[in-house]
Amino acid sequence: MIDLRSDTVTKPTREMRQAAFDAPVGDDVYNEDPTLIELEETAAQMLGKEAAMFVPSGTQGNQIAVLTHCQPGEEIILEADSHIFFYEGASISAFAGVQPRTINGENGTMDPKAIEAALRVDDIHQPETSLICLENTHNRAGGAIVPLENMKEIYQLASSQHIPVHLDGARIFNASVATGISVKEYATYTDSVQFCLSKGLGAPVGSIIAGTKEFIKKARKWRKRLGGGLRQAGIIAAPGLVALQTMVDRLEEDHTNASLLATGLGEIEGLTVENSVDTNIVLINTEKAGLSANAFLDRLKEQGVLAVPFGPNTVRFTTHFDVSTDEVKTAIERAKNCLV
Ligand code: TLP
Repeated sequence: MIDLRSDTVTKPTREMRQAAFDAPVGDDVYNEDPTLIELEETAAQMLGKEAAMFVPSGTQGNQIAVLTHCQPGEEIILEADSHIFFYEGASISAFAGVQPRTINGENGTMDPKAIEAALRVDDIHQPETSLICLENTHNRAGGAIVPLENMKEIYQLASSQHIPVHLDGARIFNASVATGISVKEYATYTDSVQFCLSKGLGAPVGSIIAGTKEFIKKARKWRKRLGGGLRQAGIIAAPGLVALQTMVDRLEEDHTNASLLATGLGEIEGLTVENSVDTNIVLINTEKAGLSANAFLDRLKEQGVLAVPFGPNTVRFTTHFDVSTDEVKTAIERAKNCLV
């Protein structure tokens, strides 16, 4: 099987497994796990934030950020196709008790004017706008890069209204490698950031959230409340450190493979590429082939290729370090067999 369902399917490298084996550990609830502390300090430094905290998943990281920034009854602004709105089981409502206000973006990028128009005013009828969430790269927009300039404009607007900005940067390292803009620079225009160690960076578990010391102190309490107080977590933090030290620059290969995949699939009669393929995600439309996404996926699976449905006629392919260039070429050949 050539598994292009997600970059979450990557298996830890030998070095990660060895690092987990060798990691010095302690009880993190007592703040005594040296490996976890090293990972958090490394991540905070890379992002240029005062502090960082390891969390088991990106979803938990995003939810802790919302819980920390907001109070029940408030409103948060986020892109209509964002992961937090689309894929997190309405947790922002279930846990934080906030109301989402969605903005339709273009390729995942929200127009600051649309955000400005959506800000609430001081009126007894209205909730307070208490957070703006950005996503970079934007998953459902096909790994699209949100321009730094746009983040800056939104951050300046938000700061002028004393509204914090949270970045769901699950794949911010992909944006950084593709543009040459450091993650620190992206993080400048945010109050908090979540990024995933377990996607393209290849670690088996975990995400980081980062912000001010005060933010992380409150966030640590939320993680504990959610049952996420960790014990000898150096075992899972060690592969995360290896990911940050060794797996960032190679994301470029995933981007090159995604371009190759998009070109190859786009040349197949009946398939069209929907996105600009900025990073490691390719969205393919199957409508002209007279196939639903699921019918195409069934045929692909029979041929030994896995991808995921992203709409009635849209299929998402994600490249990652467990799929080589040769396997991408084979996947294209197998896709051709689906349409004969
Ligand atoms: N995305 C997964 C699925 O949940 C869709 C994937 O296969 O792409 N933010 C963004 C932008 C994400 O893409 C994801 C995961 C998350 C947050 C959540 O991370 P996890 O899966 O660690 O909870």
